[in-house]
Amino acid sequence: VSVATEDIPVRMPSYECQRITALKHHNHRFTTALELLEEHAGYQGGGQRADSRARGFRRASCTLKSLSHPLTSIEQAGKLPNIGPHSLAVIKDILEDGYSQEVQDICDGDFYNTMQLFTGIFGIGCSTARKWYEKGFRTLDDIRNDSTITLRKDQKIGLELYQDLNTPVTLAEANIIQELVKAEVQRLQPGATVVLTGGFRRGKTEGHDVDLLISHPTEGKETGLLSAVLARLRRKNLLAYESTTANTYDPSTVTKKEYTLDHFERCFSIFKFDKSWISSKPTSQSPPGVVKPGTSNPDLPHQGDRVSLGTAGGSDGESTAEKAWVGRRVDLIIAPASQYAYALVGWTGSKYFNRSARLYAEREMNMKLTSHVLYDPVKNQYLSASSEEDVFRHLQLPYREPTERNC
Ligand code: 8DG
Ligand code: MN
Ligand code: MN
Repeated sequence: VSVATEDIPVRMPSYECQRITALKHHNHRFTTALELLEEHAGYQGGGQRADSRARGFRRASCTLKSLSHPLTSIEQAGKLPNIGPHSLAVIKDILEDGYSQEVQDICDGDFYNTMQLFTGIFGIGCSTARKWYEKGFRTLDDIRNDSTITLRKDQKIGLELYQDLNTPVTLAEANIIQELVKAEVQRLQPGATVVLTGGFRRGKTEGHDVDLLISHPTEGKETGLLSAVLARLRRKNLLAYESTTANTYDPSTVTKKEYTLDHFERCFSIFKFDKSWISSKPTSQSPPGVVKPGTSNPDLPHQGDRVSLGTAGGSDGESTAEKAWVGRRVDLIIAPASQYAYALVGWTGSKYFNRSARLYAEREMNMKLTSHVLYDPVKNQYLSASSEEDVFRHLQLPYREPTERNC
């Protein structure tokens, strides 16, 4: 007897962390639309309300990602968890017409496209981007040429390296950067570990940055490591930008604070990734630094002129029209051994996986989960974990591989 998929009763737990969410799934035509609506809602002003509207679309999308077959009926969508009325209407449109007019209109609109352009600048958040949009700015040159705008150092380099930083980082590049950092770290502190986390650990082959979690099995040996590593990288002229934040972790505030951001010592940086380290295309081009006339990329932000390295820490010798390196965003995070398992879960993500695991911990387990600890306020106990499996066990969740946390 063959049973139509829509007749199979779907039993899906409502917390994303209780489910398996893989990168590849059966409902991309819905989730792409829903995540565009999420992005668009996030661009809107209005603080918490806009955020929760955005999250509504994301949660609906996550549900469809966890579904083991393509969604074929609106009736079934209605029985699934976390799909609100607006998401349901969009799903219905796509089922009936093959597309959503609402999504199409957003895609075609000035607001969405300009916000995407401006928030793509490293250091620019939604509120600045919206302010610029409302002033009538529409292009990167509008921003560059306006004398009333003063930019921070990170935002300046964000504009200079716009093209680089908006070209996805490949897994091959991420691995090279991880090896490079690992070599430096282990010279300074043998036995130290450097793990590629973030999207790449979840199986993505491209990302917006490289997230490296640095630790040492002996608690305390990670102290001082970050500044020493950065000094070495700086001396080798591998950094275009760096911004370090000291560790501000205070275990006694675990119950008080809303932990969306964590408190590890970290550096948000931009590496100079030498183009010769990788040969992505068979090259018939000039060697690095040599510019053939008429070959400049028309999409480059500073067409024709050199990238100014004044604030980027480059040497004065670099004055060729095309630099020999590509800017790559790298996050370096230092975790002490006792917090490592929690840091690994946290920095592996996804962001929405973390969010659901924290809500689950709070509401279902009456515990507080962060990237540092799991705290049981009833027993007044910090639960120690030496692996990700321990973290899931403490939460009474079935273990999920990183590739299953792609919500
Ligand atoms: P992508 O770079 O491929 O675009 O995606 P990603 O790797 O999943 O996102 P990310 O923005 O690089 O963040 C990596 C993970 O780190 C993400 O799941 C959230 C987590 N994370 C923490 N603490 C913090 C924090 O303080 N700031 C940020 N930005 N991310 C954090 O656990
Ligand atoms: Mn990342
Ligand atoms: Mn990151």
